Amino acid sequence: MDRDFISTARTLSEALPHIQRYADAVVVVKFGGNAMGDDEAMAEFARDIVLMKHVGIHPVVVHGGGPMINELLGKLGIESRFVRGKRVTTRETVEVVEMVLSGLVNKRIVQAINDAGGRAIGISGKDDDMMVCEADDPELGFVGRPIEMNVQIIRDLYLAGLIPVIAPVATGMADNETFNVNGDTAAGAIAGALRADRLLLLTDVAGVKNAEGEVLTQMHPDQVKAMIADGSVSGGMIPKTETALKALEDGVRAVVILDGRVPHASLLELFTEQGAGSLIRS
Ligand code: X2W
Repeated sequence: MDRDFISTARTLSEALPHIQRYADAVVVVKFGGNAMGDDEAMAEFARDIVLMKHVGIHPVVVHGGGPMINELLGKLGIESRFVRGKRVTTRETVEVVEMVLSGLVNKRIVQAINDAGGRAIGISGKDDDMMVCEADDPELGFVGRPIEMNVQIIRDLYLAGLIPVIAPVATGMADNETFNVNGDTAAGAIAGALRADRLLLLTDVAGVKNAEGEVLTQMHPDQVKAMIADGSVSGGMIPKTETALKALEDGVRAVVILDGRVPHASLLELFTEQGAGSLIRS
């Protein structure tokens, strides 16, 4: 017998305790624009999500798409500006954000999951008033901070065998108001409201690093808070770690920050002893 096949069978067998542990678990996967890559990487991500569904997990995908928004804004001659990692969003910008996130990016992911044999359904925070926001900061314009979550629609979808794919666009308290929500913020709020077992933040870095540049594989929230306070967590990692802390406070069991460009990053995290990235939990 070919040794490769024996090792594949062994890998599957070793995954059994992990598969049993995650039966009926809700796993929210944030798929950032920087982690998306080419069609092949997208297809690989989609296969991982479909595999999760088939072994009894309820995966819920929340996506970003910052680079794709920048690209279309650029074509329209609109400059992209960010303050503390969030896009300054005018009335004109928010229309482009919604077109790109709810249109192009959402449907690309839905299609990839369906092509992999899953049953994906694309929604945004607007559908069934799932995520209602208020303005986060006057300086940012139409950037939303979730204030009300109605996640029953997500449960209804996953219990019906579907895989929800969610664009971080939300409705406001006033009629006709649209908010652009940071993808990590939206994923954290959704995972918190669902009391998810895991929130996986797929990004383009290996995880949270210490001063020596080594990835910290297990962290307590207090350690993360200390690292934010002393500046060893910086830049784009700040909103991610803050999202993680908030999600844990809201009742998510554990948050993992991992490199979505690594093939099968989520499977590595969920189904192997080794895991991937930085796991944060109390
Ligand atoms: C983000 C939404 C998309 C996003 C934006 O406009 O770029 C805000 O900044 P990534 O790919 O996950 O960065 N919203 C308020 O978060 O995309």
